[in-house]
Amino acid sequence: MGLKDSGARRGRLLASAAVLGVFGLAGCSAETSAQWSRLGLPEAASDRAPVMGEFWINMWIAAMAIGILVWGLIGWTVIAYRRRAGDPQAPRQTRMNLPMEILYTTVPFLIIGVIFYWTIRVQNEVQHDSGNSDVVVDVVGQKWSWTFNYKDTARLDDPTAGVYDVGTMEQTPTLYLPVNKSVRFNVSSPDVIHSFWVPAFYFKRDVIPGQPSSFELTPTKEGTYAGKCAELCGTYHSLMIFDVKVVSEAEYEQHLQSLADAGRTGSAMGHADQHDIEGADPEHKEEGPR
Ligand SMILES: [Cu+2]
Repeated sequence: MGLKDSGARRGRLLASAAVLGVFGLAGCSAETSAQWSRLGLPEAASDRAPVMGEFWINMWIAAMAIGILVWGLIGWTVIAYRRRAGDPQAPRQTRMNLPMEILYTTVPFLIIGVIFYWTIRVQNEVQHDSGNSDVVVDVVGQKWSWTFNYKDTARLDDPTAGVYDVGTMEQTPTLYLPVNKSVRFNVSSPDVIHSFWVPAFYFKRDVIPGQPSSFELTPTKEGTYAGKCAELCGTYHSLMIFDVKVVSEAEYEQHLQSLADAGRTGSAMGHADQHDIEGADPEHKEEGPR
C-alpha cells in the first residue's frame, strides 16, 4: 500500500470515528453528559465531595498532560529521526545513556512527589473531623448486610437507648440521614473486612473487625443514593447493598420514631441480631449461608 492510500484510509477512519462520537453523544441523556463532565463521578451529595471531585479532575488533567508530552516526544522522534534512504546503519544505541537514565529516574520521582503532596492535602481535608457532630450513627457491616444504630435520639422517650435497623440479604436496609447536619459514622465489623461506601458522598471507609473507626461528613443534598460494600468480603458480597435517604430533619426524626415504635430500641451489633427482625430468614443468622 502506498503512502497516499494509507493517508486516505486514515482520513476515512477518523471521519467514521467522529460520526460515531457524535451519534454516541446525541444518544446520551443530560445526566450521562453531566457524568461525563465529572469524568465518571456521580452527582455529589456530601460536603467532602468538592475537594475530592476537584482532585479527581486535576489528576486526569495532569495524567493527560504527561501523556500528550510523552506521545508527542515519541511521535517527534519517530518522524524527525526516521531512517532515510542512504543512511548508514542504525546509530549507536548507548549514546547519551547516562543523562537519559538520570532523567528517567528523577522525572517520575518529581511527578510522584507532587501527586503525593496533593493526596495528603486532600486526604486531610476529606478526613477533617470537627469532633462535634450533630448526629451519630454506629454502622455495623456483617455477613451479608448492614446494621445502622442511630445514637442521637434526644427527641425519643428514652434518649439514651437509641434505635436500630438491621438489614438482611432479603431485605436491604435504608440509612436515613438529615440534610445539612454533620454525621459521625462509627464503623465496625463482627466478622470479616467490609467497606462502607456511598459513591455520591465521594467517601469510602474499610470496616475491619477488631479495628473500629470513625469519620464525619455532612450530606448536602436530599435524595436517595446507592450504598454498597466495596470490599470483596465473601460469597454474598454482592448482596451487601443499601439505600441512603437524605431527608429533612423532621422526616429523619419521624423515621427514628417509627423504628422506636417497631420496638427496635437499643443497639444491634450485626448478624446475631438479625433474627429479631420479622421476615428475616433464620438460616441466615450467625454465620450466614455457605
Ligand atoms: Cu461486605
